[in-house]
Order: sequence, then C-alpha cells, then structure tokens
Amino acid sequence: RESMIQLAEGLITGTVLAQFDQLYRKKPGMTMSCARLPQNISKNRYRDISPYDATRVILKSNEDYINANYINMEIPSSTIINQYIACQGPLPNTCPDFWQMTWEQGSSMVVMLTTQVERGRVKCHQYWPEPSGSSSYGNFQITCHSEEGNPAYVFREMTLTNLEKEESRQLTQIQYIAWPDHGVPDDSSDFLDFVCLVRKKRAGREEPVVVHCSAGIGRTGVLITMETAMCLIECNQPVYPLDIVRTMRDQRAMMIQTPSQYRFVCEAILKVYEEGFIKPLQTSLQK
Ligand code: PTR
Ligand code: PTR
Repeated sequence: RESMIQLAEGLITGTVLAQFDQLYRKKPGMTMSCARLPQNISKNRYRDISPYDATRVILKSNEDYINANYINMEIPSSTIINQYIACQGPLPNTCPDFWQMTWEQGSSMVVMLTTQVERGRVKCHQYWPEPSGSSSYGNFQITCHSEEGNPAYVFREMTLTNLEKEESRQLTQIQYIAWPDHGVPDDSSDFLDFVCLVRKKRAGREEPVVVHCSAGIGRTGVLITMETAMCLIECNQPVYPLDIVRTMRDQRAMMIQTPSQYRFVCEAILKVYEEGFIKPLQTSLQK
C-alpha cells in the first residue's frame, strides 16, 4: 500500500515529523470565546486549553459550558463515522457537568487516558465512586459495580442514573494507566490491544464515545488517530496520519501535543499494517 510506504519513508527521512511541526495547532478563524467568559474560567483545567465555540458540546441548562468538543471522523467509501467527544479530565467542580454531558449525549462508554495523579500533580479528579459504591454528582447518581484489569488498563462497569427523570443507563469506563502526559505509552502492543478493545466495545453503538485525558488534547488525540487508522486499514483505505490530525484539529485545537506522540502513533500504524495486528478483531466482528 502506497500510503504506508510513504509513511515508512517519511519516518526515516524525517519529513513526517517536519510536516507535523508545520501543521497549525488551531484552525484559523475558529473562536474560543465561551471558555473565557467570567463564569466559565473556573471550569477549565488549563488556561491555555479551550474548546472551539463552533464544535463545543453545549449542556442543556442555563450554565451550558463544558470544556469538550465533538470530533467526528468519517471513513471514506464506507458509511462509518466514528463519533467522539474529546474533553478535559473533570475538575471537582465540573463532575456534575461531565455526567450531564455524558447523559445528554447518550454516551455509554468513557475512555480515560490518564491517572488521577502524575508526578505528584493532580491530572484528573476521580469522578466516579469506588467499586460497589454510589455517589451523586448534581442530578446524577453513579454506581460502580465492578473494576478489573491488568497493569496497562482497568475496566469499570457503572450505572448512570438521572435522578430527576428516574432513568438509568449502563456505562463502561476503560482507563489506560501506563501513559504519562506529554509522553507516549510504555508499550505499543499494550496500547494497540487497548485500542482494539475500544473498537470492540464501540461496535454497534452510534452515540459518541467520551474520551478524556488531563487536558483532552495530547493522549486523546493519539487514541482517536489510532482508532481512525485501524478503521481505514480495515476498509482498505489509504492512511495519511497528517490528514487525520488536521481533521481532528479542525474540531478541537492542539490534538496530539508532541512530535514524539505523533511519531509513536505513526510507528504504531505501520506496525498494525505490517503485522496485521487487527486481524483477530476482524474475525471477531464477523461472527
Ligand atoms: N499552563 C498551565 C495552565 O495554563 O494552567 C500550567 C501547567 C503547566 C499545568 C504544565 C500543567 C502542566 O503540566 P505538568 O503538570 O505535566 O507539568
Ligand atoms: N498547560 C498545560 C501544558 O501545556 O502542559 C496543558 C496540557 C496539559 C496540555 C496536559 C496537554 C496535556 O496532556 P494531555 O492532553 O495528554 O492530558
């Protein structure tokens, strides 16, 4: 496949990283003024990470702001559009907003790509209760039924209840734990396993998958790029990682934060292509 040869050569010659460096981090002309309104300042984890106004997720209440964007990734020559919501790791004061968004958008899967504390700094508030516990966040009650995993990731099964409507929904949270911010996963096989799991769990769900790390740009961008690339490879479509990054950055600024993250995902894409990493998944989907 031509796009793969181009990618492999570009990684060796360095053009792949040079192109990434030159790509805009924010799409020209997109505004981000909601994030700066006085009543919203405390809802942003980082002063320099804001959602575009045009693609932000709007909460259905008077206070409608959350630091989150819709990201839709179309797979050409197929009917597939993978929908995501990319958002920051909830803050203590934005947990009710996070659950309201998840409820209103119909999501039943949350992918978390950070731990709560890294190098002594808080990266994300624990927005769910301990296993077999229940907690309320504004109008929502979360019950955590189970937690299981391995050194690289943890699965949690939860029930999300809208207390006003007295309605409930099952929700799966998958947390990748071996991935520091600004860095890359320790092991690309673990990471690829994880992305395959996300794909398997997503199968049959139309609603957006909620993806977050700490800022909701670096690691979140890598995950969306990888799942998109896997999908393209399955559909026999060429994979141009820079186009994927551009498409993401047109919907949320700064997606994929560092050149090393971009290099990591490009190498992982080559690995998937060369080693047929996703074959087991294809077979399991055909059943
Ligand atoms: N620039 C950040 C802000 O706008 O709040 C401050 C900041 C800088 C926060 C770095 C976190 C940072 O990451 P780390 O904790 O990994 O140094
Ligand atoms: N001001 C912070 C910084 O630049 O360090 C914002 C930031 C924090 C950006 C974490 C990206 C971060 O990584 P991730 O999106 O993977 O959580």
